[in-house]
Order: sequence, then C-alpha cells, then structure tokens
Amino acid sequence: MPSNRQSGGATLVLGMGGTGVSCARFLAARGIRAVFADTRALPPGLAAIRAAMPAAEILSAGPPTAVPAGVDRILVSPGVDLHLPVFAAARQQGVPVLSDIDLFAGEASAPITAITGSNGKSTVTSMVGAMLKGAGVRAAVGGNLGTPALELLDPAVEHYVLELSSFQLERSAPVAAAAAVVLNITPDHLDVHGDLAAYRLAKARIYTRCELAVINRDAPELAGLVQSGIRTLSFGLDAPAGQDFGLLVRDGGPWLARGREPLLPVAELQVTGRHNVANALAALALSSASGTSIYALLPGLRAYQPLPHRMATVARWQGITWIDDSKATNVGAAVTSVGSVTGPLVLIAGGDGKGASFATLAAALRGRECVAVLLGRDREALAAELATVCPVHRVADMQLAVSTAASVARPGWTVLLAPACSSLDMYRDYAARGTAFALAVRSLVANASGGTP
Ligand code: UMA
Ligand code: ADP
Repeated sequence: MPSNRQSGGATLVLGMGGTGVSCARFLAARGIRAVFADTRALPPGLAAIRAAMPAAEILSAGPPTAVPAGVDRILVSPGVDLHLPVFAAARQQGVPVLSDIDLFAGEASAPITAITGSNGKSTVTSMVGAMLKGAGVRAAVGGNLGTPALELLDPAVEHYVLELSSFQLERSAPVAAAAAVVLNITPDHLDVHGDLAAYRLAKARIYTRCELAVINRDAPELAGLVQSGIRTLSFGLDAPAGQDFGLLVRDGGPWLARGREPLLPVAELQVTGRHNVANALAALALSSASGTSIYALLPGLRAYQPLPHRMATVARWQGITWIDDSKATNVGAAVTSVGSVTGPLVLIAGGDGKGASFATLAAALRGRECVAVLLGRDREALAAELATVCPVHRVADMQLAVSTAASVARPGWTVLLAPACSSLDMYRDYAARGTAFALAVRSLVANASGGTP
C-alpha cells in the first residue's frame, strides 16, 4: 500500500494507543495530513501524537459517525471496534480502511516472517529474531509483540519478524510473507470476533500470500487453512519426515531434528515445557526459510531466554514454588500452564474472560489436588466451572490472592498465576499484573522472613 499518495487528502487515524502513535510518526515523516480520534477519554498516545504532529486535528468528541470532509482513507488500530458507524459510512463512500500493517507491508524492503496463533506467538517471534540475530542477520522484531510494525521500518534491516494478532490480520490486506505460521487455534477474543469460525478466518489470512506455510502436525485441522499450491513445511512433537521438523531420540534423550538429522538436544534449551519444544521447532522451521544455514541459527536458539511473565519462577519458599504465567491470557494458555506443573497446586486466575468458556480449564484440573483463588471481573464465571473440581476462594485483589494462596499451599505445592483471562479490567497489561503478583509474593516472603527476601 503506497504511502506517497497523489490525492493530497488527509488520513483519519482511529486509535490513539501505540499503533496510533506509530502512524502519526509515519505520516509526519511523509508530510501527510491527519485527523485523530479514539473512544477513550484520555487515550494513552495523546501526548506523543501531539508531539509528532503538532498541527494534526484531534477529535475530542471521539470517532466521527461520518467520514470527515477531506479525508480519503482511514487507518484503524487493532483495538478499535469495527462496528463504529464511521466504517459503514466509509464502505458506502468507497473510502479505504487500512491498518498500520498495510502501510508497513507497502514500504518493507526485506523479507517478512509472519507469526500468529492463539498461544506461543511472542515466544516464537522472539525466538526467530534471536536465531537470525545470532546468525548475524540484521533482523527487526515486533508487531503485536510490542514495537508497532511501522517503528521497525529501516532500509538497513535484512529480515522482519512480525507477530500478528487476529485483529491485525483482520484489518489488513494479506501480507506477502516469506514464511508464515498459525501455531495453534483455541478460543480467544470471541467477544470481539463473535465466534470461533470468524477468529479462525482472521488467523488464516496470514497464509494467503505467503511463499512458505509452516504448519503444525499436532493440530492437523489447521492444515486446511493453507490454500493449495503454497509450499508447506511442518513441525510437530513426533519424528519428522523429509525436511520437516520434529523430535528424534539420540543418546537416550529427545533432540530437535530436521528429517533424520538431529540438530540440538532439547535439554540444551533454556525454555521448559512441551509447548516450548513445539515453539522451538516452529521457530526452526520458519527461520530455515530465511536462506541462513540451519547450523548458524542453532546458537541463537540454544541461548534463547524465556520472555518475562511466561512460567517465570518468582520464589521458592518453605517448599512452595511461586510461578508467574501472567501471559496465560486465554483458557488454552492456562490449560497448557496447568499441564506443565506437576503435583498439587493453587491456581490464581481471573480477569476479563473475553467471552470464553472455562470448561476446558476445569477439565484440566479434574482429579488433581488443587485450590483456585479467583479475582477480577469474570471470577464468578470461573467459580461456576472450577467449583465443580476444586475448592474456590474469591478475592478482591492480587495482594489478597497471594496471602490466600499462602494460607492454603503446603510444602511441595506450586502456586501458579495463570489467569486464563486478559488483565485489562484491573491492570494496564499482563506485565503489570505479573509484576503485582511478583511484588506481593516477595513482600510476603520478606515479611515472613523478618525483612530478608
Ligand atoms: N481502545 C478503545 N477505544 C479506541 C481504541 C482502543 O477503547 O478508540 C481500547 C482497545 O479496545 C484496547 C486498548 O484500547 O483494549 C488498546 O487498543 P489500541 O488499538 O490502542 O492498541 P495499541 O496500543 O495500538 O496496541 C496494539 C496491540 N493491542 C491490541 O491489539 C489490543 C498491542 O498488542 C500491540 O503490541 C501493539 O498494537 C503494536 O502492534 C497487545 C495485545 O494485548 C500486546 N494484543 C492482543 C493479544 O496479544 O491478545 C491482541
Ligand atoms: P502469545 O504471544 O500468543 O500470547 P506467548 O509466547 O507470550 O504467546 O505465551 C503465552 C502463554 O501461552 C505461555 O505463558 C504459555 O502458558 C502458553 N503457550 C506458549 N506457547 C504455547 C503453545 N505452543 N501451545 C499452547 N500454549 C502455549
């Protein structure tokens, strides 16, 4: 999507968060006029947008219902509701609606690796980035991961690695990626997408124009998302065939492998859990398409450290292990979390359930020695499911969640923060929630040990 447009019209930018700020900087650098709006009374990017574009009009009453005069396209952020009246008006008037990803794809001059899925996106995206950088490739890594795609644009970049959410994929024309993956699909964001079919359809768009589709052998139902004629490569936790990626047993232990060739012992990875082995295999399959030798990519994978708030051990105290998996923001992720902890556990969960059913989480806990401590907006919906499988405590905040967990956990137990919900009803983001948990745990330990953590 070219940005050097001839019409001279203004761009209406909807959404004044991180994406809106990146759009402001992009448009300012190209001398394109813009009008900004957001439904929030105090959008977080307001000051940065004013700084980037002092002359831009900011609609204080929020998004308009009609397309303002002089506006010839709309740039929409991932969090903006596509049911706003302005989008119907735009459709009627033939005014194009684009995303930051469209602008990015129109300007990026290096190959793009694109990653989506319900869970593991950030891990695989940062793994691919670490592997390429470790091999000496000038890689830029971002998108839904955190740094908006437009902020990555740089002619010196040799490879872009983009995490794309269902919201970004739904709002963009299909990206011509060198390699793309849908890691897995379990229900998420159904409050926005309406149903699982619409969510799947949004995710499937990542494959539409890719050169290489990486597919998950352990989720065979997803292979149908790839149109015929597109080259595929698979990853999975079984033994791989051909040039596919999987596991082989060598020297008595599992190795990451390509076809019959063992590449790296699983024991040498710094990440734990079977889901992370799958993530490492997906990252290998994606980065093998970059033209870099597979052997040059291995040191970056071996050295890769887990991102914060993903199964991070916060404390081991009086025989109890405290784990922060605040990034388990949907039910599928929390099920994975619970499954990767052995022994009795206290599960701290709750927040905004995004319209999901918690039945599979209850099923994952059935038969286990477990206590649930629930907080946040959807704690009653969670309690309704989890009370059928374990004792449930309801609490008002994280401090109380931690003190309640401490009162029920026994030596040998794990206390696991795996909320199965987004954090936005109580926190700025999942990182703030994980930090609140870690702080509460550390202060509990410090107080109980007479001031020494
Ligand atoms: N919002 C409003 N009114 C508006 C605009 C936004 O209420 O007019 C709300 C949204 O519903 C959302 C929040 O404000 O709750 C942020 O929306 P945004 O579009 O301003 O978001 P950005 O700050 O631009 O950040 C977005 C991604 N956020 C979302 O998709 C909600 C970030 O992913 C991403 O890192 C960033 O672009 C750069 O690409 C975050 C995320 O939570 C990590 N993503 C979801 C996920 O991973 O599950 C999809
Ligand atoms: P995302 O960016 O998709 O949210 P992350 O890599 O940040 O994914 O991981 C978030 C959480 O999802 C992890 O803490 C873990 O609980 C779970 N998870 C990660 N990878 C997988 C996977 N491949 N399959 C299932 N669950 C996973």
